Amino acid sequence: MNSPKLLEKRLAAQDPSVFASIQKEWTREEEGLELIASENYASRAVLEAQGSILTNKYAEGYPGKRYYGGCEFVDEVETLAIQRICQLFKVEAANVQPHSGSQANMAVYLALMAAGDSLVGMSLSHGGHLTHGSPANFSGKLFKVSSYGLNPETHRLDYDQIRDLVRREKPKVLVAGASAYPRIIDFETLGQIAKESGAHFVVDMAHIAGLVAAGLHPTPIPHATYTTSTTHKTLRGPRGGIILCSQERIKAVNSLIFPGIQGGPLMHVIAAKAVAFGEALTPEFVEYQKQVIANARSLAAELMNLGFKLVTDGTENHLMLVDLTATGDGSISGKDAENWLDQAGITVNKNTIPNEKRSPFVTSGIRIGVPAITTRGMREAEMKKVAQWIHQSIETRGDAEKLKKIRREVCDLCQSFPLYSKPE
Ligand code: DSN
Repeated sequence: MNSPKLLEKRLAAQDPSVFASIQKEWTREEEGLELIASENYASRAVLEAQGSILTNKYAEGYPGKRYYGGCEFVDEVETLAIQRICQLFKVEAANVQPHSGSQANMAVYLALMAAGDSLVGMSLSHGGHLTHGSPANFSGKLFKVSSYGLNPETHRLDYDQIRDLVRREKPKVLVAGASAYPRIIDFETLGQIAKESGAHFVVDMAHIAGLVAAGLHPTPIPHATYTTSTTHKTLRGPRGGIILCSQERIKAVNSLIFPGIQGGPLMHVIAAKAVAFGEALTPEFVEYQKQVIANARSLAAELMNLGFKLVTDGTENHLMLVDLTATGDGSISGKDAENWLDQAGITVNKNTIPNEKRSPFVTSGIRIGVPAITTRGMREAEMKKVAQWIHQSIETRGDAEKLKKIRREVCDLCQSFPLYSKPE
């Protein structure tokens, strides 16, 4: 394939080492099946904004109230990003400066809790996120955490169990949202559970934000004190975070993001966020999200036809979890599968499954998501092939020659769905 147009000749000449690595990553993205549920391909316009001269500008503060001169144009960009995201999620106020979802969550927690206060969140090993109270994360170190998991039989969220836990613990904050949960989350019920016990309800909708924006997953906005998200998953923007809330709540998180947690905002990233939010307001984006759901359902059905066991026997969103303990004699780990699929040009991540017996570095499952392959235009017919390749790759039990052959077929398909190499 040709060199990425985005990589100017200057970089190649000045720094061939960095250029070569980016070039190889570009080929990997173009020629492989990207099935990591939290990844996507940002548009050329988003990449262009992110690669712009706005990276040069210091703009500590907020539009109209900066600690530096020369902010009139970055003010325009940040104001646009705020207006667009508020329109997209029908919310009164937004902070678009968090460098990541973690920092968005940190600001929200610090706005609502003091160190030592009690937090209830979904356990990481059941599909939650590090920042929802994992002992390895600031959230687990700073707050007194009680975690909820999945119902041991249904492997779905158990709202009665969560209600009991919240009644017992009386936390300051109940946080909802997941990194590996294939079903709809009932934010209304969770909001009521929090309210009944006098807790604030916080939703981290990072994985499903694009589906929420398109009206294909119930919105948390009316039920949550604060809603956070990343901008690069189903939302398909640059890597970063956002916080959404009412007008009366924005002041507290604004001063926690800056000066509380961060210094200068990344204005080039905020410009790219504005571009992505503009894209998310178009009818094409809604069609894209509908196809994400259709593709996920189709891939899940094909995998189950081929004999794979999926956690909860299917999906209602963009991702699915394969439980490998039900494949063959159960000896294949998530780590094995991730490694073999990688050799076949198919990128997934190993993932814990409910009642996991292996360590998080090995696991008994893999997480599969379709947002990225849907962005490149693949539909139900391609999902059938993807399922077959996943099946064949795992059947090889690591046979390098067989995996190489699958890789060639994967590459052929990917070349019919070009990304950045597609002529404009
Ligand atoms: N690491 C992200 C994911 O893969 O879901 C969550 O932050």
